[in-house]
Amino acid sequence: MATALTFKDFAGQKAMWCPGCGDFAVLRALQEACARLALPPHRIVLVSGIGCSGKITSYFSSYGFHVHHGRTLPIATGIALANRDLAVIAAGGDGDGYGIGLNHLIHAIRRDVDLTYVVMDNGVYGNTKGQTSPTTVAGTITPSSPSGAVEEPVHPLRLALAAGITYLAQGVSSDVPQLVRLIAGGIEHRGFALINVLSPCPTYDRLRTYQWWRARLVNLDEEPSYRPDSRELAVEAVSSRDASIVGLVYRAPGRPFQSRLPRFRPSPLASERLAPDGERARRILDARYAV
Ligand SMILES: Cc1ncc(C[n+]2csc(CCOP(=O)(O)OP(=O)(O)O)c2C)c(N)n1
Repeated sequence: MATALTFKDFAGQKAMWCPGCGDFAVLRALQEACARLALPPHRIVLVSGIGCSGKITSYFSSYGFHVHHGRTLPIATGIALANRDLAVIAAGGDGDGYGIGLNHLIHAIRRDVDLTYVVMDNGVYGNTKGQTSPTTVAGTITPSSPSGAVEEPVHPLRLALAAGITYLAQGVSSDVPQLVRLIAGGIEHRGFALINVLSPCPTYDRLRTYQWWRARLVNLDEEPSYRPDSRELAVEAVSSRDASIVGLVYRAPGRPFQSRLPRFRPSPLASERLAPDGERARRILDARYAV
């Protein structure tokens, strides 16, 4: 009989993030979620972008693809289309997903591509030494905003809901059990799932520490009157309470892109006999090169 998986089955290289980095909790939660779903490493592809957060593909044991900055979602979409047998998980930072890669996010949401996207939202460009990112709060002093950031931040939850997302959640690195539930729910969801994780950067963000979040966060999962299947309640929650909510914000039946494509092949392309037979190939080549 097969033994149950544990987070240790997904251990990759030793993680080299700064001490106290919130991304450690995301890595652990992802490992626990996959173990809980009994998803073996060979059935998972983790696609990550560039940044501190993007190193997660080296620290997690599965198939992995560390792609160009901001391009996690196009690559993850391609993998999901080519092989329906794989669980596709994309991961990266707020700069990667809400800055350079933001257009891809909107299109992946409107297509409802069947994959899970985990954003490690630390509110700075950690890897390049703490410059402002799309989710930096206005007024914050960083190396690229010495007099305080002048732009209003992107609001990922509002944006995702407006684009038509079918699974939306927010977690925080100080609550791994909740993160495990939210990530596992996203992987199980048939459609596009975004889990935004408030992941403190102790090196470059001295404001939004674990304590700072703890004093502000409201847990929707513990509010008896909150129903994540209600779009009205979700719109109200992300508009009025904004970034201070954690929990499952919204879930609706997915309409996975894969199953709406008329000629989509249900089995992996790799197991299809796609090569034309020799005679047909010769006819094609003869026609192509005939003068
Ligand atoms: C096309 C491109 N532009 C810029 C960079 C430089 N760069 C590397 S990481 C990064 C920002 C990373 O920030 P974020 O995505 O928030 O991840 P974090 O490091 O905070 O986890 C940038 C701008 C790059 N590698 N490629």
